[in-house]
Amino acid sequence: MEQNQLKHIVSQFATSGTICEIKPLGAGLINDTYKVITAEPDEPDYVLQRVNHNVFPDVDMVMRNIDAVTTHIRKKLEAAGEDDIDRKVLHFIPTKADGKLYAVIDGSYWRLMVFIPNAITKQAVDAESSRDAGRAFGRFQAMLADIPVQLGETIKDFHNMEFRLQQLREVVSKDPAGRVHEPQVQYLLQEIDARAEEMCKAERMGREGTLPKRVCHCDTKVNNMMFNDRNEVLCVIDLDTVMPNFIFSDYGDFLRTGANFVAEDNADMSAVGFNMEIFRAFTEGYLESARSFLLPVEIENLPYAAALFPYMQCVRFLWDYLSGDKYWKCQYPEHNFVRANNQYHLLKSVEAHYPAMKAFIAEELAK
Ligand code: GN1
Ligand code: MG
Repeated sequence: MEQNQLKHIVSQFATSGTICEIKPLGAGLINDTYKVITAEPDEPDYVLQRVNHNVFPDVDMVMRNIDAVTTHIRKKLEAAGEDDIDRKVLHFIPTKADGKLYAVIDGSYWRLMVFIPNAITKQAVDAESSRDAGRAFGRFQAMLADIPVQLGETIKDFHNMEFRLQQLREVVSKDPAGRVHEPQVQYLLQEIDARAEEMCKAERMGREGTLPKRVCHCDTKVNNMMFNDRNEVLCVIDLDTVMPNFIFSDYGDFLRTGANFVAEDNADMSAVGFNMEIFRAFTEGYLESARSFLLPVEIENLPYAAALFPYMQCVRFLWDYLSGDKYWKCQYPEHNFVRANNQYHLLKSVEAHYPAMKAFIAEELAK
């Protein structure tokens, strides 16, 4: 996009300093991101983002959620007497016209936040950064445990297992891509069916009132955290999917991405597996900051959460394969099937580690 257009967009927001340059930042696949540089050394730089309106249909709700969450965390940090608060929680800039945290320009939704200086993100996880990640996501949930507003569901039924299975069953009955009768598809469908009831137990417990929804991040990958130059976590970022959910979302989705030995689309199924070293480090960090508010039923079901997310992602990838590859970008025709199969193999590895996971959690609780 042209500098002048971008400058015009930034001028809608109540910034300080003189904007001198705007350049692309990062490699996000969902939103478009730019760094906005100001001329004066003592004025902040900014991050400008166009929010993907197809993935997030209600941008107003997304920004109301983010406003509530960042305001609440900021208050907690102030009350705790923390320093350097502007690097520990995101700070969005309101528009000049109506004070909202986003501006609609030519049908696109834009927002602006303060750039956090001297901070980095990481792509890969070792045990050390997994322990930090566990602590940081646990602390994030803990700080939000008493948020006074009801947050909206920015993607409806995003992590609802019953809904994801229903989507799969619908596409199986219509078979729009003519792929349902492939033998390997039939095999995965049977394996999915065999576990369906067990995997929907969170939804049942939710209905029975024994399992609460809490404010969760819902996209807990390690690259959604900022670290300082001493390798300490500063804050959690990418807050678009923050919404009420079972805590299994944040715990399970981190392990799904962080504890698989290989990437989610690695086609060598013999290399897929669940890394117990990452599991132990992440669980230790998570329990350290979250056990003060977690209910026994939540802790007991952490191994279930570790299985639920590979299972759910297997269902979602298979659904997209059978739909004709409409949601995830594919580099070759079988790509979504390979992803689904990879997640199925990860699930089997998680299942094989159930006893060891339970034993580890019991030991941690006894400490
Ligand atoms: C999508 O775009 P990304 O990589 O952050 C998806 C996640 C899936 C993930 C699988 C909004 O996340 O739920 O786990 O792909 N996000 C959305 O690669 O659907
Ligand atoms: Mg993301």
